Amino acid sequence: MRSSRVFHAVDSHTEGMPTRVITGGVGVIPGATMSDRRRHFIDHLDHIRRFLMNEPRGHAAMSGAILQPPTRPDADYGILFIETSGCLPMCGHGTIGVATVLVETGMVEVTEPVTTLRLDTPAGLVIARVRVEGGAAKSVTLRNVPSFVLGLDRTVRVPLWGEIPYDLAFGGNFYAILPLDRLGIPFERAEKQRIMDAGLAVMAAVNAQDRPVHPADPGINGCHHVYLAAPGSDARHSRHAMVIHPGMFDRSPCGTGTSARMAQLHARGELALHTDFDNESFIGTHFTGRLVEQGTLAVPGAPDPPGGLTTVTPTIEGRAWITGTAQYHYDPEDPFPEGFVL
Ligand code: PYC
Repeated sequence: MRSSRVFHAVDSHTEGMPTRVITGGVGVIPGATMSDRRRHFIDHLDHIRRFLMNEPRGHAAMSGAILQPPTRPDADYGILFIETSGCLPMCGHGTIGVATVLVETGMVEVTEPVTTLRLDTPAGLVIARVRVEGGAAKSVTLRNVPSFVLGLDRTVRVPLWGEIPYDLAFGGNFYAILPLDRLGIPFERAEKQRIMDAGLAVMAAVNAQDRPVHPADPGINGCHHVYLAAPGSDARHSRHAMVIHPGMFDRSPCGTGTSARMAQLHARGELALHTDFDNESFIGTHFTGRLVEQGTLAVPGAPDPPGGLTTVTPTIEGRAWITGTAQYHYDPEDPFPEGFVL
């Protein structure tokens, strides 16, 4: 075996969605904040993401997280989220996977019944409370970054589908949210190709006509996720297919998507604070969400806006399991050093 570089990984899945947690081999990414490190990684190190996420080492729906020393004194670890779609500001299922790995591999001091981890992400500080029994992480409840709605009842012209209404919300990533039956497609796995094509068409139209930009961090922009709600979904229980750029479904109920969905339901007056919300994925797995606080989005350099964007802070509870450990070797003669997407 010849290799000029080795990456150490603990693989896991969160309610069906993989998180390949990279515990060694990357080194410390330059940057004063995790947001700066994300920018540096995108500009200079993205080949590492492609190496670890794309085929043949990963697959079309691969997702992962690179562990880093934190950039803030009040955090235990820094996390950089990577997946086939790019480098996310925040990832809920990935955070649940990371917290489970940190506890079950002994990378943090574990206390029972709850171990609290403070995680420095590009979107802000996220707190994970891990319920631990006999050393096993039974579930993780994360307190996500403040989430908000950028627009309700927007419309976008989608080729072949016409004028489509949607809501635009942020839960760590931007989400276009709409009912699947507005696209005339049944909520069935057998229809996955039509659902995927329609979701990607809506995503492309939103980015072309109404590209979202985070008001406090312009480095977070673009819509790479489309939440297609199944018929019968409401503010207590919502089933959905989550279409993700460049063409995969989230297998988990999507933590940042659950957060955006709750912000949307709250803005519509349908979901009160401190009320459980059951979000179900395309494969039938669940996260339980709750909105625990309301606030106003702070925009650096801007005066406190009396009529500024209202935020809601969500918690998301879900489970993850470790599936293996691995070392990924880079052989300089490998014809696919950055993998490929088929
Ligand atoms: O759980 O936040 C999430 C997520 C984002 C993309 C895939 N999963």
